[in-house]
Amino acid sequence: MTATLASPKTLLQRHPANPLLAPTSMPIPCSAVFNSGAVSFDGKVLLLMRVEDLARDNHFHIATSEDGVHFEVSEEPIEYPLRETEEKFLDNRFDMRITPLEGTYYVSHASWLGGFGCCSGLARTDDFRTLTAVGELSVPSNRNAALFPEKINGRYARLERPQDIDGSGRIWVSYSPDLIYWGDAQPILLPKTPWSRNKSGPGAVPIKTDKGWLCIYHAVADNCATSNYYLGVMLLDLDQPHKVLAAPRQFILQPEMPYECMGQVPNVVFTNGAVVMPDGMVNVYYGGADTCVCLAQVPLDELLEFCLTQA
Ligand code: M1P
Repeated sequence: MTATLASPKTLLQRHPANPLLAPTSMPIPCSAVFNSGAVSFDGKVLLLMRVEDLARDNHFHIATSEDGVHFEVSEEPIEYPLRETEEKFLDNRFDMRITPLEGTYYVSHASWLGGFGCCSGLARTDDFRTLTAVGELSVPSNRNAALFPEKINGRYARLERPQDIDGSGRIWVSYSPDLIYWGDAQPILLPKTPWSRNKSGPGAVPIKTDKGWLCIYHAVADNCATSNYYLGVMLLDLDQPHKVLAAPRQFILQPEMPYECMGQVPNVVFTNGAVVMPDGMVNVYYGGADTCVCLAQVPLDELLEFCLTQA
């Protein structure tokens, strides 16, 4: 048998069509396309993708697909007027996460403000042509906000990553009566592992199951050459999501393919969108090396089983 560099078995299985989208397969000139929010919309999988143009400015483009693998890309970016603070200070928006909630779609994202750092923003849309801001940004430093798809005990809830005392960060949950004012925050305590030693953050929007909220997250381990990004999974209590019901020590995806290890940021697998397909497959859309859009899959029942048995 020929030895390969790939790990023998990770839970998430890469799709053979990877990378699904890359700068060379885009209908518009760009230097990178990655880190897509993902949702089921109008019977299709819809991605809201970060596209970096040839000046490395960010734009957000929609791509849609019947099968979740072959995507048609909109050549026009989605419109999203700037808030007052963004008009003055915005460097970049990034990492959009889409949450279907109360008959509409909310999009949470990071906004990097020059001189201040990273803040979380929220917008809404019904048609994915225009995003409308919901309130102002959070105070810095906060990012990776992922809104839960329903209220929990009468309040909106989100996962987020405020900055830790050492400049890194861990996952917290906070609540809001109105999607504007957030508080009552609590940390989510995950096991310490070598692959998550430097930081961790929310990934895809939480998936509701009868056993708890299934959350795919990312974590980072620095080494002497790079910061390596991994994906892990955890199960949170349905009523009190700061309570971790299960969190396997094993990662579920690590950077090992060329399209994950070579690009503008090497050794990165980063997700901000997953879709449960009609056949029960979880399609995890992830950015490879901050350069391309990739897909890895696992049946929902296997992901849940893994979570419950490997923790
Ligand atoms: O370059 C890797 C990732 O770095 C940041 O992620 P995080 O804040 O969680 O460390 C983000 O810029 C993300 O978009 C990027 O993929």
